[in-house]
Formats: sequence, structure tokens, C-alpha cells
Amino acid sequence: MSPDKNAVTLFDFPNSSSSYRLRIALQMAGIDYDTVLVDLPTGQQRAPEHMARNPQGFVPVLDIDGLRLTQSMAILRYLDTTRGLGLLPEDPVERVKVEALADAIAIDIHPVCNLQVVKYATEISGDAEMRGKWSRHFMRPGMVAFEKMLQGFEGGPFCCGDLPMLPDICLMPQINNCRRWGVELDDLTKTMQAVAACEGVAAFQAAHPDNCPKPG
Ligand SMILES: N[C@@H](CCC(=O)N[C@@H](CS)C(=O)NCC(=O)O)C(=O)O
Repeated sequence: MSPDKNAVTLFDFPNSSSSYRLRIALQMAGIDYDTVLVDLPTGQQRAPEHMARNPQGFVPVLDIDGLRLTQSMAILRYLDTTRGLGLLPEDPVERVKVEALADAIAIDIHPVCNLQVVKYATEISGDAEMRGKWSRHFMRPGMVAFEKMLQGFEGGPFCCGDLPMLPDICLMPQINNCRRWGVELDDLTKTMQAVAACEGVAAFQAAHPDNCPKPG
């Protein structure tokens, strides 16, 4: 059965970075939505009910416009195209640079620290501290590289100028993860300038894990 054309539902988990990206974009677009929590720590993402929504067993899933969508980066581009969020420049040369910055987080840092990866690393190492060690090992160098990439962008205070764009939407959930796992970031000056700017925007505040529905 197709989702209701008039209803918007986010299958969400507060600390899920990919879901957090969509919460920011939905807030930026001013779209009201219902939340259905999929509890990752207890494995609800692998329950048949959720696997039927997303065969990959991941959140987020977004029901919107009568469609059931997966993959946060594809969904962000869809929302940008259909709701004119200004997340990417029109000019192809500018655009490819902005996309590369966003992908440095979304494609290179985030997936290697995903729950199923760190769970398996913990299991095969037998080290209960592995999740933190693993996360810090990949996040800090990834964020140092992000900072160097940011040096190629003029202006600010956001990643690519005076308005939040796709990299800012990827950055803030990653910052949440870095803070959870004690990754040092204070020396990354351009990154922290963008973080401060995003923290001042209502859409980013409303989407923060502390301000959205939680399990139990
Ligand atoms: N490329 C996917 C990644 C989705 C993803 O990794 N979701 C995580 C939460 S951020 C998840 O559901 N993890 C569950 C697990 O690893 O078991 C996207 O951007 O939507």
C-alpha cells in the first residue's frame, strides 16, 4: 500500500545522524511530520515490520508526497529540488565542491562508525570499550580533513557562506557523534565557526536529539 499523499512520517531515532539530517531539512522546509521511533539499540531496525519499509534495515525512512523514501542524501536532494531549500549551488563547479564537502562526512566518516559496524568490531575484539576507541579513531582524522576542505570555501559563518547548505546539514549530526565519543574539535576553527552558526538557527535547534521524540 502506498503512503497517504497528505501525510508526512519520519521513521526516526534521535541519535541517528542520517535521521537528524532529515529532521533539519524538514524543519528548514517548514514541513510538519509525524515521528515513528525505530529503537536502534534494541534492534527494531531489523524487525520484519521495518525491513518491509527499508530492506537495508536502516533509519531514516520518510513517507512524503505519497512516496516511501530511503537514503538520507537522496532524500535531501529530493527535498531541495521539490521545496527549494537552497542546499546546493546551481553552478555545476560550485555544486560539485559543496557536494564533496558533504560527502566527506556522509560517505566517508559516518558509515564506518555506524551501529552495525561498531557492534561487530566490539564482538570480534571482545573489547567492551571498542565503540569509543573505534569512533575516535575514524572521526578525528575525518574531521581534520573536513576542516582542511573547509579552508577552500570563502566567507562564512556557515560551511559555504552566509546560509546553511548541505554540508551544514551533514556537519551537525556528525558533531553530535563526535561529542558523544569525546572527539576533540576545538582546534578546528572553521568547522567550529560553522557549528556555532548552525546552533543559532531554529531549524537546527528543533532537530537536535535533545529536542525530538525519544523511545520510552
Ligand atoms: N546511507 C544511509 C545510512 C543510514 C544509516 O546508516 N542509518 C543508521 C542510523 S544513522 C542505522 O539505521 N543503523 C542501524 C544499524 O546499523 O543497525 C542513509 O544516509 O540514509
